[in-house]
Amino acid sequence: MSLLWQARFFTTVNNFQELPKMQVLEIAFAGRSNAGKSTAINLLCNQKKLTFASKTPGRTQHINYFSIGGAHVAQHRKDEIKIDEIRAMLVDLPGYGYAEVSGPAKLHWQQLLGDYVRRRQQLAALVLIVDSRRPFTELDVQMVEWFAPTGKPIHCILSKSDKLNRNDATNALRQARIFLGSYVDENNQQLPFTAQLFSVLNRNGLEEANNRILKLAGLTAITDHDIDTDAAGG
Ligand SMILES: Nc1nc2c(ncn2[C@@H]2O[C@H](COP(=O)(O)OP(=O)(O)O)[C@@H](O)[C@H]2O)c(=O)[nH]1
Ligand SMILES: [Mg+2]
Repeated sequence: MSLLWQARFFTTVNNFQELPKMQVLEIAFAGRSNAGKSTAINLLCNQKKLTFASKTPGRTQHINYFSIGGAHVAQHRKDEIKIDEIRAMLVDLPGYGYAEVSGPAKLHWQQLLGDYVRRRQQLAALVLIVDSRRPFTELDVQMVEWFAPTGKPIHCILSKSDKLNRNDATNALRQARIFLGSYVDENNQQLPFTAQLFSVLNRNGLEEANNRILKLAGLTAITDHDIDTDAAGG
């Protein structure tokens, strides 16, 4: 069992000003629409319908929050004790590159997305979902460029690896690491950018992604079972 399995829908946000005020670390999931973001979040959280809200018409361009810990607490219920129990937030960002969104709506979410990744203090790391067959489109690069100046980690999940043969998958991973490795800070030090292969179909990379996300969120990968064993052993 992973702590991520505790994820519960928390709130939907459509403006920077509406973002939760609480000081809890956030891990945000970004990616082109159809990259496999919702499916990946659902698998990581072991819930079939967690990201259902992200598919509700009118909400697809919103930021959806899922809390880890303090289950079933809604933001607008003033239940401070439960709110205190929230240990981290998973944040489902609007998918980008969706052709049918245009005009003012497109501008609005681009701005919201850009503001969020560049300015959100609580944001600890970005999990970037990229289709392993179509790595780093223009908009993915845009996302990396927005986030790189913050110096915070990006973990790139190359999704749908089951669609590639072993050779092509290895190649996709190598190329992704080369691309991400080309980003450096002002001291010419590589930024903390990592990548892995992932498939919802055959669960390739599930454990790696889980452990990585828990670590980025400041939650350890220790299970209840491990804690019990340690206590007994001590
Ligand atoms: N073969 C395969 N298909 C996947 C995988 N992950 C997602 N998909 C499919 O890709 C499509 C888009 O997935 P979805 O999670 O809705 O993408 P989102 O728009 O990024 O949230 C769906 O039809 C999924 O079933 C995967 O690992 N392997
Ligand atoms: Mg989705």
